[in-house]
Amino acid sequence: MQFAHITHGDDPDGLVCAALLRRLFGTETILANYDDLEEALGGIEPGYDSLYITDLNLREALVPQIERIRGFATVTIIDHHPMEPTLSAWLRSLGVEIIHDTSDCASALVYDHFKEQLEKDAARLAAYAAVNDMFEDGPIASKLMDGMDRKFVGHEALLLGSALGSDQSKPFKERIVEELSRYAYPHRIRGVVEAAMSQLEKIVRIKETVPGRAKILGRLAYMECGEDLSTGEVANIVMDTLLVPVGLCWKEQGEMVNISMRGERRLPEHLGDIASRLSKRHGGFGGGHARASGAKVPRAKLDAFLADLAGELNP
Ligand SMILES: [Mn+2]
Repeated sequence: MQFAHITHGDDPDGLVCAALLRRLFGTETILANYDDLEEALGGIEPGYDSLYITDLNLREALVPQIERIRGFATVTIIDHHPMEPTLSAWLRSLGVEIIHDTSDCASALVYDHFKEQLEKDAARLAAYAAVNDMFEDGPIASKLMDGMDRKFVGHEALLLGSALGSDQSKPFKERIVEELSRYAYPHRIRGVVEAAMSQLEKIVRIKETVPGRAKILGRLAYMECGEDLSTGEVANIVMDTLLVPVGLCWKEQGEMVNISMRGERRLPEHLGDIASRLSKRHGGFGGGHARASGAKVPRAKLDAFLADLAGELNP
């Protein structure tokens, strides 16, 4: 069997999925995100018998690619992002296997699905992902973590997450997948500790710019960030620094803007639903989790998007 695997390559959840599947099947990993997912799917050619897609939210526009791949390979999706029932029904009608649950991280779902074939150390990997995705309370993750030394596993997890915050280079991420697939402890993976420390320093430097650059509109605060920064990370820092319920950050990407939103722990609104609805209204696309979501809209629609969002958050 020739396995291919496309995973979300930007964060520990996606990389742990990659490590677990490599452990299981020796799978090659294609690290993707929403900008290059279509291209990644387009690269899956006959010769593969089986494709796994993990920690990535498919959209309707990608269904033709899935249909093409189904012509020669089985397709399995393991994900935790909210999914339209019409889309999952469509994919199932193409014979796609969908393992989907929004209450745990994708790695916990992968772990749970294959746990009979995995060693005990795999649970630790799933915990790293749960901590970084803030899904420690998920039914699978919380059960896994009940028996763990939470401080130890949490520290290793956050070293990993912080390191990826500062180094998104392909060789670094590939090294992490390979090492994790052999159950290496993150602090022992070359470069992780140094990258994690530089990430902490980077966060503090961003925090120091927030009061001067962010705008506060009631429960929302927002600012623009430079091309070199992650909008999700900065949205989180805006929320954290100004202690507002929702932090938002955007950056320009050609004719479009990439927007990320982050919400406080007990936020009553669902930011994924809001991102999906408002981005559609303004000619883009978006979605995500209750407290972490993203959207892409035309640059010219940014102000209208922000005004609508501020209106929803400040009734
Ligand atoms: Mn995830």
